[in-house]
Amino acid sequence: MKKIVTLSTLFLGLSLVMFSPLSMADQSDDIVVEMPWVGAPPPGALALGAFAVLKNPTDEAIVIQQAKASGFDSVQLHESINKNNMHRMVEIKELRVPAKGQVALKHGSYHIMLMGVHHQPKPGDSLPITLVFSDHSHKTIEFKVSKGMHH
Ligand SMILES: [Cu+2]
Repeated sequence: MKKIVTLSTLFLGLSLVMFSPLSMADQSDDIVVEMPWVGAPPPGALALGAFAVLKNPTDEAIVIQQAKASGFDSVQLHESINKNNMHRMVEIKELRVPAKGQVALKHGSYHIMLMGVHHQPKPGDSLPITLVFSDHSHKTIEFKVSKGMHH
């Protein structure tokens, strides 16, 4: 009896794999990242903000669950909020780019926070940041260290 249960569990597992939408592209393939840049830090800065425009041309939301970068103590997804004229940043669990929509990572809004800088990057440096999506796919993007947004 135990064997039958095990087998049916196995078949259930297999059928779930077979009927999951494997033909769909990974979120990492679908997302379009434009103008990725990191604010060049003033001397002694402990944290840097990373910015970009994230576009989703598909019919399904794309959800970023994590950002990773080496050379920092930690990397978080942040949202700046303005409450009672107090600016503060809160960590968010995920960053959702709506279907056929876009989200701008920018000052005063959503951004990637790089905290605990090991080596201060200079303007012109390229800083790879890996985005991890809710389907576990991931994409590494080179963020250009810059003193400001240049269109
Ligand atoms: Cu922040």
